Amino acid sequence: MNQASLHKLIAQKEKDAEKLFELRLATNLTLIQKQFFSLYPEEHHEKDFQKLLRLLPKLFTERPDHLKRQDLERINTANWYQSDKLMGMQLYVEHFNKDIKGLQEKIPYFKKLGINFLHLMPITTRPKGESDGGYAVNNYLEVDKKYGSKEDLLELTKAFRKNGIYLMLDFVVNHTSDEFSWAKKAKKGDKKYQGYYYTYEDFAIPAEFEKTLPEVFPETSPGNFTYIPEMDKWVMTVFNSYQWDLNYTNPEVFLEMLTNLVKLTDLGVDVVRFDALAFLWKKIGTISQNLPEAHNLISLFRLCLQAVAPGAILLAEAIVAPTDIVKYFGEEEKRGNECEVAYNASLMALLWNSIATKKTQLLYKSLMHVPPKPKDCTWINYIRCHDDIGLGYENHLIQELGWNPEMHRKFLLDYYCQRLDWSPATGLLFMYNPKTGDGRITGSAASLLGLEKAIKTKNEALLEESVKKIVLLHGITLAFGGIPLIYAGDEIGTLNDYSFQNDASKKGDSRWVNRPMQDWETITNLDKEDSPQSRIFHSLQRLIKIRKEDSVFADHNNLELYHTGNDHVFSFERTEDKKGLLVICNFDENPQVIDSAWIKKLGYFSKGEPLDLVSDEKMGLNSALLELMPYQMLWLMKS
Ligand code: OTU
Repeated sequence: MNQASLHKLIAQKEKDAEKLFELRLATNLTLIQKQFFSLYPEEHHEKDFQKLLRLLPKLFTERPDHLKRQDLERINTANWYQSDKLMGMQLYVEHFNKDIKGLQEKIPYFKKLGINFLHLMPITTRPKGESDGGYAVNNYLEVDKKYGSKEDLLELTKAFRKNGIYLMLDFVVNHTSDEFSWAKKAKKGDKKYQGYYYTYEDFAIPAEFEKTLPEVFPETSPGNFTYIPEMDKWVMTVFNSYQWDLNYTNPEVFLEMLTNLVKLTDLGVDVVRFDALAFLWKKIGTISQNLPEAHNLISLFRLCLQAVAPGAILLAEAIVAPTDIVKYFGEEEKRGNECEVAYNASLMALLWNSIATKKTQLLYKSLMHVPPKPKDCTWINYIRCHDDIGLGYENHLIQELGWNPEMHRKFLLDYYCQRLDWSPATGLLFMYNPKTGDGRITGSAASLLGLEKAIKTKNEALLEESVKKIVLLHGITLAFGGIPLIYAGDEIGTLNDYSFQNDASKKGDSRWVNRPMQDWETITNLDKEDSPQSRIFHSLQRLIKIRKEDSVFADHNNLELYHTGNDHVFSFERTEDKKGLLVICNFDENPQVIDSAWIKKLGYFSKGEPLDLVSDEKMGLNSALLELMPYQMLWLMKS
């Protein structure tokens, strides 16, 4: 092909892409308009809406061509995020291998373990001292020097695409740091930018808010407002005092943040993690979480992004009550209009409850209570992340079990935070609020599951048990349907890192205990020695491989819970056409027995003994009973 016809072809392709953009915009326009005017009433904001209409084509034009092509490919194929082939890992770049370049060098490690989806913790510029691990944002797009340059990031996303690795980055949509350019101008008295935040001359309105607003970080950042002497005003700071809440009642804020969002996806980000999105709208007299306006705003972001960059998807970081989480997938009648993916925080918290109580009733009760998710949406299944573990269970369900919710939560805090001699867990308490008795838990998976104590006390039996628990919990996230996400280091049983206690900018925040450095020395020896670390790694590596070999693991909205009649056991089935995978887990330290007639009834023996993928052994069933070893997990395949 000669130059001239090549140019013609490219020009034609660009025209086609533009037509498709216009079509997408036309499809979403009625809804965009509806959501926009629901937040910013038409009689005052017609002009702002016109601004949005001019902004969208501009953002589309600026989107890189290779991403436009990828967008079209993704629209025309099945939802990649529901695939059985996905396996995620979350990490701090500086705790993993120094910087972005260092991370890129470790692609072979990801391949070895089977990781092909990465959530990197914030890498953009932030204040020097405390910055909430980068969740206090100085700029949404500028890479912080300590991680490298923008070029390094573009190199990385290119290398990821070449290796089939998806990238998730945060969009800290609820707040900026107090050093963000808008905050700086606000401090200097610029009225326009004071209006980008919730700023008040005196404490009258803040006092009204405080009547019903809970506290997110009561120990280190009590209250929800901070006095800023430079501007002689109060500003809303729901999280830390240096994180200023953005005022989305101002449409300018929405328009600027939409631009930041699209630009972030233009860097090659596949999944945007909408941080703390439950907090996006504030209203006096409410807890200012999960408000209908927050949903409208998220939907507005989504509908616009879908028109401009349809290949990028959103993850809801809503660590809220189970029935509230599913709402971030979108409303019943227009499902999928908000986020495609959400953290399965309910499953996460419930698994920790089951480990501590060695029982599964609350797990069943709560999961059955959660409304079904939309079929085009999926979960991120994880056992812990970089944050704390909150005890977000529904009180009435705890009560139904005959337990007292307050006493039960106190027991869990005691169990995990070293207040019970017999407990194997070595976690720390996070943000204990004596006013309410609420508290959360921090710790690495291995430390919370007993490995730290086992190693310190040289207790072989405890060590065995803890390795099994680590594999069990991760195994459930691999089989449950959705994207499994492992925290870097947990794959080799990394213990708590107490060094944060010596760092002035970190010591008030015990979440740092569960953000350890990646231990490359241990990783070098994984294949050479038989250590608990290598056993955990090889077990998980194997399970990940198994997951990718059968599409029954993909999220086809095919999950069924089964009661086994034994309160220590958890069982669920995944099906796809005639195929079936039956997962059975024992949460007890003793062997447990279940009746097996129902397994036969489900058809698992119709072609002889089923294979247990975990042990790679056929499961003999001579008696009417099935015995499960302590913390054993079965993955039975229906042939
Ligand atoms: C998120 O978490 C991030 O994951 C945290 O690392 C940040 O500190 C925070 O936002 C502020 O940017 O309070 O303890 O769902 O649980 O959004 C974690 C509500 C947090 C919160 C969650 C928040």
